[in-house]
Amino acid sequence: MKDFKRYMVTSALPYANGPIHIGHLAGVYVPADIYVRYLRLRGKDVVFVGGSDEHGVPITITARKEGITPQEVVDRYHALIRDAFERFGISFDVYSRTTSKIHHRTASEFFGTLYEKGDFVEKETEQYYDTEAQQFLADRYITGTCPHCRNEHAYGDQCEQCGTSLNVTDLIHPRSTLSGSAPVLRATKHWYLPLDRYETFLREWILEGHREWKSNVYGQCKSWLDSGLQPRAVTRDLDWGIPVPVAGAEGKVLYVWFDAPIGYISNTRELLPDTWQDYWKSDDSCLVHFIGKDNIVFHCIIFPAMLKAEGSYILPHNVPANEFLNLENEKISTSRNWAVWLHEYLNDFPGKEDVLRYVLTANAPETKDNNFTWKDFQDRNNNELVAIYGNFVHRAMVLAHKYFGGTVPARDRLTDVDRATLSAIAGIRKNVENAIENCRFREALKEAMTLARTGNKYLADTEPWKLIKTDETRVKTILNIALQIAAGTALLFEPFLPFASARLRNMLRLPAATWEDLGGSDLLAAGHRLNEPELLFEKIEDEAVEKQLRRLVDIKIANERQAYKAIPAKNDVSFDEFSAMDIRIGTVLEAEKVPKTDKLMRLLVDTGIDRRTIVSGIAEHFTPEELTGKQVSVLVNLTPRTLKGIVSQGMILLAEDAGGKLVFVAPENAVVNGATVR
Ligand code: B3M
Ligand code: ZN
Repeated sequence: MKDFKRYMVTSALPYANGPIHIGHLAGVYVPADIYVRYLRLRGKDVVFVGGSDEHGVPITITARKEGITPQEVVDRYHALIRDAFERFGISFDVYSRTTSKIHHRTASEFFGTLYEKGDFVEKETEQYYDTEAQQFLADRYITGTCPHCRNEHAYGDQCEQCGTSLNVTDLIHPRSTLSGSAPVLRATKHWYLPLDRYETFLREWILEGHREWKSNVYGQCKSWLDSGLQPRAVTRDLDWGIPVPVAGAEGKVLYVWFDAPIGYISNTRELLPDTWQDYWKSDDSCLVHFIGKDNIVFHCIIFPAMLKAEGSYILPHNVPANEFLNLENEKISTSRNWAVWLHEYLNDFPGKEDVLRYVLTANAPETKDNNFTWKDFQDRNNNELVAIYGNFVHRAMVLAHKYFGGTVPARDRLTDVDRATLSAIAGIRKNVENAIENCRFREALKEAMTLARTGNKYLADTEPWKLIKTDETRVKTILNIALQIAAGTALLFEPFLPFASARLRNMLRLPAATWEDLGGSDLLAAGHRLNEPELLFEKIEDEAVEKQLRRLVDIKIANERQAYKAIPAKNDVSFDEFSAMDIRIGTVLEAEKVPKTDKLMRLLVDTGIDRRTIVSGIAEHFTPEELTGKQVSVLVNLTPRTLKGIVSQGMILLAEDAGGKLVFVAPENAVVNGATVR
């Protein structure tokens, strides 16, 4: 690792528009925290900056929905997020917010500098305006019919039904969500950052200069650059945000993605009013941005272009963006509540912050999307943290107390195994360093675990509890070595499991040792007194995991209900119209798949009136065997239709849940075929 004088480490500023979940932690904050804890352990000068991103349209939408102000929204979530980070030991030097005074000033000045230098392009465009509410409308404030799937509730930027991203002018029959009226197009002026002017510089700086960046990051940058950069508007017509500091820009604010990254600078400035520039403007400082993959373009292209335009700042040295974490094989989704929320985890698993940190690091989505499952969470806790690391430390501690009154015994002659065990520390230390410095945190953790494994195996192989009756001197040597290894793990795991390491340091009475002491001379002198043993980790029982899985099932059911509520109700029918339908109970006599189709099943049904053929689209859901003999409800007076050359006389009634599962609507008890349904 090239040695820098200072390190400026940032982690994405989460939107203060909802609580945060394990995906955030795994993708951004745990890796960033491992990195800075490691740097600090190595005695580096490092500042770790975080904060809440408190501007942007979604926050104003939440506020409207709840009938509160945007400020109240961000106050609530800023506090929730900040506390969750703190409890998980994310060791920010400063965690501030983009509604702070100093940020407004910093971002405003930044814009002003670029404006003065003539770095922006002014453009007038037509944008939707709500004449009743008397304001311009952000895309999210406009709904209308999707031109692709005819969904009548598509948003101006995206149709949630078919997933297509839209231009607001694509919407058919656009409506303002503020007043319900049809918006009109009206001219408005905005300031654009001409990214095209920075293309040559960016190509060279990234594509030539940073080939070492993670391949997912490098690849995304390359594809953006290859498709050509366009000027980007950095102002918006909105009343929530930082006012554009230019005459004639009343009612306009800075675009949230313009001000948010400047938040890193503002927050450093808040922490270090006198020396912040050393971290941001000096070539011997190393700037690293930890982010998720959806933020790559902003941190690798747009923000660097802004910094370059301003002229006095350094550019990021690395942007180790991660991919996404899934939950139980499905995409984490805030709107569908498909997530493990940090504040809920903290309630359900008090004192187990390190366990989550461990599991999220072991499964970190470093090179591809990865999956969190509660079963894996339990297994890794029980089989790795408890059975290997915890077990090893506990054995060493308990035996030292049992045989040697809680002091570190002195070593005698060493065997080859003893020497190999002791020297493992230095080798593993090197591997951990190398992995962390290259942002390969999963690998680093695995390596650290190797030391715990080594210690555990050493005790299992040497069996001091058997030797104690015959060879106390040998047992002294064994326990001395085991305790050195335990002390080594306290240091090695510190970036990953800070709470467990603090407890272990306390147990070993090892307050001062630093990373540099690892693998050199002994960490614990003979005769050193130890504190009482305590368990580092506890088993997680099946019930705890089952409870979480039940919660997820409940969420699925709630989401399905929600999906049904969203199906528009049909128009009323008269009693006569209803009575016109002749629905009978019948029994399936025969069933066979219609050849050369996937979905169609040909059924022979006894309707009580007759035996008739019905073709039904259920072949992917049932086998012919499952169907034969079943009582079903049949709409018998549906006009016959020909499907694949077969005349279908009627329709079988089925219920379909949101997951697409089909269930027959059948009588509760058997009734005679031909019975009417009314
Ligand atoms: N708030 C987006 C996000 O949370 C955005 C990050 C800003 S980092 C300067 O994914
Ligand atoms: Zn659509």
